[in-house]
Amino acid sequence: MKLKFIYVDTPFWRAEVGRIALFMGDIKFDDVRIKREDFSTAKETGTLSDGTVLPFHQIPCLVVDGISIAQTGAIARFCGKQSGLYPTNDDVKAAKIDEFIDFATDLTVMVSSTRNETDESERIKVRRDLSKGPIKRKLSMLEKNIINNSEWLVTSNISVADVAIWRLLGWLSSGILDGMPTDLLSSFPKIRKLCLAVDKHPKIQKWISLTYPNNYTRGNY
Ligand SMILES: N[C@@H](CCC(=O)N[C@@H](CS)C(=O)NCC(=O)O)C(=O)O
Repeated sequence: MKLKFIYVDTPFWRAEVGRIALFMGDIKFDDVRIKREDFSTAKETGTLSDGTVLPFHQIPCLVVDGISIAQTGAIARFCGKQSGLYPTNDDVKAAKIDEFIDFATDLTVMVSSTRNETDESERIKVRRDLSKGPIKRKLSMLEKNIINNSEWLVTSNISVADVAIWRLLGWLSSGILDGMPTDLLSSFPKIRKLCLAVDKHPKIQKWISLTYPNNYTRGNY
């Protein structure tokens, strides 16, 4: 099977959840990091300059033997099944993993809407308010849903759910988004513990050393 993973050159969770699953499963794939200009055109046309089709004019996109697959969740499940980071014979556990992927999507949509605010002080205000209100509320729910007796969210080994939550919350707490406080996770000990566990996983560390810029702020957990 020939795999080509398409995203821009940034470790956003939507891409990392699939890329890291493949990497952890020692599955060979072509890690294609497209230029912003190529992506800008493809948003309009649905096709990259090399002819690759982006089904919904969005990234990430995974091309499997020439067939383009879109949508973060679909890609995460596919990559997770190939690599052992998503169950293939336990529908309940699979659904519980889906919950966390969809949770990551909900938070992403909430935060991404603030990118349209071009007035800097207004954007900062909106993000501060979000962090103290709706995001804090969501994080409290996540904290409640982390069960104490396991290192990982759903399965006995790391799954795509853990990878998604780690990178999502790394992004949100890293300081990269002006107005979003870097102590966002300070009152959520279980979330911080989970993020630290993912971050120190040897395969994750290997991936970071291979693909992240030096001294990249992965988050504050
Ligand atoms: N529903 C899609 C959303 C993906 C998405 O919004 N990707 C962004 C980049 S992170 C994008 O392609 N934005 C361009 C657009 O939506 O026109 C998914 O789950 O993958």
